[in-house]
Amino acid sequence: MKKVLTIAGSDSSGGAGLQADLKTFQTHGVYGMTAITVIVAQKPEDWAYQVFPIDLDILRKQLDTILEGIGVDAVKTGMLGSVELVNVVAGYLDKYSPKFVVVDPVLACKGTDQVMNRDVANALRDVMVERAYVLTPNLFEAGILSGLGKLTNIEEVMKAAVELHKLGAKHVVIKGGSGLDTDAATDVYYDGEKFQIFENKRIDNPYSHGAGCTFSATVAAELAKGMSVAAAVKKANAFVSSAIKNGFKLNGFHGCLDYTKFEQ
Ligand code: PXL
Repeated sequence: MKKVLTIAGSDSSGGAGLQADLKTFQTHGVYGMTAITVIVAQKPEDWAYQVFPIDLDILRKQLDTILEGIGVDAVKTGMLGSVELVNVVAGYLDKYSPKFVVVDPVLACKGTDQVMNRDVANALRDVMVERAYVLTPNLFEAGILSGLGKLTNIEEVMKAAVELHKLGAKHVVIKGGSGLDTDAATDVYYDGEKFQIFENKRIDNPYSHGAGCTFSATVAAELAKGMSVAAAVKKANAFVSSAIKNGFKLNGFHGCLDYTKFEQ
């Protein structure tokens, strides 16, 4: 059994963050472990996000348990929440050098771009990008981290991928999703030499909370099992499309993915 660690936030609503990661790991047949960085709660009356960072020493204790006490085949990082949390995570990655590190540079929750913290964004760019075996930003994150701003077409996305590779990520996958000016859900993969573009039918289901986390968790799980990055990205593109197609309403504010109906 391959073992995969997610260092991520807890989404109390169950759709994103480490909850999405664990469900994804289970679906892909790997053993999931978690180190919690922040706890996210949503206000029932208006679904406003509240983010509570974990004490640094509690993060260290979790990482000791897993990295020192067990060992991992791959690591995924998600929402890191503060510059201090980013630095703790970077220190552990340097000490234990896991073979596969998938960095999902989460800057904000869907629909809450305005609460993005500039210092955390800079720390992700300066500290985490170079530690990524695979970096998996969405369009918004790729625009901020590359300095190119809003990305709307494939050419701009390809430019951003080159910039992020220059910053030190070995493989860059920009999750275009349905945000580009094409008819497809498109992910762009750059390995430093060539591009590969993965497309899937665009699905207009608003119930897609956690899609980004699910994508990156799929890549981490498949790398742990021995897949190439390109094959893992192709699988993640297909898996997320299927999960969005089957997405369902959770309450009056949002809805989540369904992983259970995926057919290879
Ligand atoms: O989807 C980004 C994300 C990541 N991590 C946590 C979240 C969210 C969005 O809600 O809550 C913990």
